[in-house]
Amino acid sequence: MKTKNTWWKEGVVYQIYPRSFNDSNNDGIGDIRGIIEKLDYIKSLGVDIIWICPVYRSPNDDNGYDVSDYRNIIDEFGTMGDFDELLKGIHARGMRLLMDLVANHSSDEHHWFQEARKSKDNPYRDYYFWKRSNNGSLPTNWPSFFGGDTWEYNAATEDYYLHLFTKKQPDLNWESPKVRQEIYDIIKFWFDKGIDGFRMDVISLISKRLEFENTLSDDLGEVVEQYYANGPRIHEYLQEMNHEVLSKYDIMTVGEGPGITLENGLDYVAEDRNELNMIFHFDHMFMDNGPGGRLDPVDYDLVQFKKVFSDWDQTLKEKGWNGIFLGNHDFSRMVSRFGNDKEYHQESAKLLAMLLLTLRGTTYIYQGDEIGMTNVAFDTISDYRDVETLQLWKMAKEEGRNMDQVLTAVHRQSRDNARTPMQWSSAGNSGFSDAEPWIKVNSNYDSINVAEQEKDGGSVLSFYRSMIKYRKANKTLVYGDYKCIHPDHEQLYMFERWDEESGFMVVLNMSNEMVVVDELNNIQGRIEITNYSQSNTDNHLRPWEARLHKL
Ligand code: TEU
Ligand code: CA
Repeated sequence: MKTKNTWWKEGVVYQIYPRSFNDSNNDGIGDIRGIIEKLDYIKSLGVDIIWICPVYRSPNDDNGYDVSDYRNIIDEFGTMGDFDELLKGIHARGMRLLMDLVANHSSDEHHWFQEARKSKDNPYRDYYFWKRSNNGSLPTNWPSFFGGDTWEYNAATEDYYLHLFTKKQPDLNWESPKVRQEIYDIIKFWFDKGIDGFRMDVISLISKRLEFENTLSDDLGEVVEQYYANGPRIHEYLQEMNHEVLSKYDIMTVGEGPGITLENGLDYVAEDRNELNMIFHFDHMFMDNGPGGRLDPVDYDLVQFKKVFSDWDQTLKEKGWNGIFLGNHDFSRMVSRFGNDKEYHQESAKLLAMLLLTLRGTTYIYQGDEIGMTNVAFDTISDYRDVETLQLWKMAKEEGRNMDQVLTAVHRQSRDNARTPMQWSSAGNSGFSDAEPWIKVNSNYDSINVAEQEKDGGSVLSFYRSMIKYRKANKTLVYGDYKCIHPDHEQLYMFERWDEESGFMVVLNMSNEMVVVDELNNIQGRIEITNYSQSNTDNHLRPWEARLHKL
């Protein structure tokens, strides 16, 4: 079977974290009008689709991933009028808009939960999960994604509610048909406004294992796979959602999912199953989490990294579709993580752009990566804002860990690395705002910013524009077959893409050393794009050199 060609496969997506993108009214917080001001810039990148992280009403315990009203805009981001104008502006420029659907949990300040917690016979009670204590201890020993436990006591009903994330994010009970209907109505509300799709937050977690068994593992990754993700009714729910709402509109969906693996990935996206269009799996993103999780980082290994992309391509090809990303608002900056943000900042940022834009799958570019924004290292924990970082910090302290080492791990792993304000120019606060931003700007903004790179045809930004344009003009890079050459090479990532029309060879030296690849002498076909200004056709690849050959 061959899968069908569509706009959402060919599209390149630009992801916006609204809080950190652009502040239009100078209160230090990015907002919707700030996005509107930058629509021409976004369009100029050549992207087709914009995904905005949550903009709904929220007490912001987890920066909007705790929704208290799914049909309204949070005041600090603007009004529904601003939203409508944003959508219109995006459509007027021939682009589309994806929103973020946070349906595994709501905020504890949502009126459903406010009601549910009042009494055992409240009509909203079964919108959430309630359990009595287990002989004086918590109902289960389940760990939260952000550290700590997953049960919070509710005095009025003398029992506990489940929260896989923070205690201000109670998990919704999808067993209840009323809950499912509420979510479908919300989806419909936004589709009827004209948005073009949803990224579905932790959608792999919505069906719970009702036995609520204690876990036997200390490894969060294992716990997620065995106890939290891919519950027994997940595919029934997704098919129902597809049938009830998704199938009635020309929209796209991308399901985010911890616990989505090579073994079950197709169950979410095989085209004949009518569930989701594509997924974000985390096999390459959690590779550097040690057994102790986020703040226990280990080095990542290129052979393993390539294998993730090759295995996923092999698994999904001709049956489903993948989302390709190397960074988002939950991880450190891709150039700091997979590249070299010091000696080879420019080269490695461009190399990663080439990788992103030559793999099979829909490409997702995270704001700031198009100028090579890097990780940040604040001197003190009080400059960090992310609830996960702060919770893990508190726990490490309680455990008596060496806090200098923990700060080093925070520098490397904190989600705040990706949440510092967008670097527009070398003006104060990087041109993001006239007021002090909600989180500090990365101090390298005077050298890494949009305004500088606009002036420079050799900048990372210019490279992104060329790569996006090239991908869009060469559909082989979207749909064509993929084969990794030298899968065991520890510095080189080389792969071929081809179909009946044309063929490409992508050659990436992902190391700080010169690498010699004899067969480069034999590649027939010209180099279309490279990241060094002195193009080089011999068999020596300079550090982080990237070449795109047309065969
Ligand atoms: O993230 C889901 C997820 O997998 C998290 O576990 C995330 O990767 C985390 O950083 C792991 O340590 C989504 C959102 O993208 C994230 O911003 C939210 O905090 C989370 O869901 C809860 O809604
Ligand atoms: Ca603002």
